[in-house]
Amino acid sequence: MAKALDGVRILDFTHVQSGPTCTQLLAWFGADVIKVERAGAGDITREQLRDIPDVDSLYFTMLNHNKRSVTIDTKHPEGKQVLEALIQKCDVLVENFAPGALDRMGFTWERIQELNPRMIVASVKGFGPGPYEDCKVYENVAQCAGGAASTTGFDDGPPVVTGAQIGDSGTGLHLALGIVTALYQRTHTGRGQRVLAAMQDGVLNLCRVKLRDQQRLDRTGVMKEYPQYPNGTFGEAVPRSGNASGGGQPGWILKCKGWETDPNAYIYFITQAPVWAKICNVIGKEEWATHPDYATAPARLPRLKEIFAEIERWTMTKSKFEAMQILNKYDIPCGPILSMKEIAAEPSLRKTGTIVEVDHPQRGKYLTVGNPIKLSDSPTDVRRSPLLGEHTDEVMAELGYSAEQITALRTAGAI
Ligand code: CAO
Repeated sequence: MAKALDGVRILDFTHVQSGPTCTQLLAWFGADVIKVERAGAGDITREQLRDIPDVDSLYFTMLNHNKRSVTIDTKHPEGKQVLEALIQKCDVLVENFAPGALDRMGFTWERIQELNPRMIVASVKGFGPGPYEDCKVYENVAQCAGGAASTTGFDDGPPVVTGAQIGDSGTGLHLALGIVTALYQRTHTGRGQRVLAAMQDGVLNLCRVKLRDQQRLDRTGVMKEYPQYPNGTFGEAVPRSGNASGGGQPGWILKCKGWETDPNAYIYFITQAPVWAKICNVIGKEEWATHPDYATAPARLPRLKEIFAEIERWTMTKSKFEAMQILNKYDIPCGPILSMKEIAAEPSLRKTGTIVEVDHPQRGKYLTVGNPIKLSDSPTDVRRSPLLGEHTDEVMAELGYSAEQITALRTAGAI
């Protein structure tokens, strides 16, 4: 079946996580993604966090599906020529090197434009222009600089980073959107352009509601849905709000049956206003449905701690799945705290292709997260990541190099 990005060729100069998540998505949508790696070593993640000696790590395999790998020494004069040929043949160059690395290699925007004016050059950097633009950045640095860490955690503890890779994978998503948008604009203008997704900007975009709250705090000095109200105190900046919901419907994480031994026996419970009477019925506090201290959402705000404690007395009598079943019957919004073990075994996620089992010639079968974005006319089939340089000869031949030329370039150390 045809794919949405059939015919689009990507020169994938990415490494580690942020860039590879972007190009993996483009590959799943049908683009031909040619990953250029350093001869002999390759993407550093191939050897990071290995669980099997001398075999590409899960870190690498789970970020580089459906790509081809070629090894080129792009600092070698003849290697540079191969890269130039690739630039002429591809539609998009994606990179996430440290600031200035591409320029130092001799591939400035101007040079790339000379070679291929239709080329879209897409970059992940830690920061946009400004005081930190030259800094190297990893995931948690971006979470801290983008406002996520200062607003995550509990009031009485230090800033906390989240397990969701919002700096790396989040920025990869932003970059992918920028790339397909630039490809669309090119259909009208015929011109390439530069696409920049800075990790700080991507994290901040995902923390938009916290900048909303900063301005509410500046104006009123208090935010009534935060756990600091009414007993705690607010400072000048948006505080960490524990497990409070970021929206207008108060929520909290509550213990379920088995919490004493199971670290994930919890449920997220939202006291959504339209179903308040049903919540009161379920937990056996019918009188709260009409009592003036509890009947309305504003009346409940100063009493959230007491209210959630009462609801928890009920959730502690049920497993998280039993509680889900009962609450869903009444349309009460809630969600079980699922462990990675539970998610990995979830049949519905296997069925939709969100979790996929992949076979790899060196490591055997492993699980990965498939394409989370489903297109009805462009289904994703997840194929294993390439071995280092697996497609060098194939891609070189497509660029017009003869077998003799390929051998000579290999002998010279250019590929
Ligand atoms: N042939 C020859 N040289 C190559 C090459 C190839 N095929 N591929 C890369 N190189 C060279 C680069 O040109 C660069 O050389 P110079 O330092 O001489 O310019 C060098 O390899 C290293 O690149 P780097 O500086 O990007 O790599 P690093 O490991 O030192 O830094 C990282 C890694 C992630 C901190 C940095 O790339 C970065 O800040 N990237 C932007 C932000 C980003 O994406 N961060 C998220 C990473 S995921 O957690």
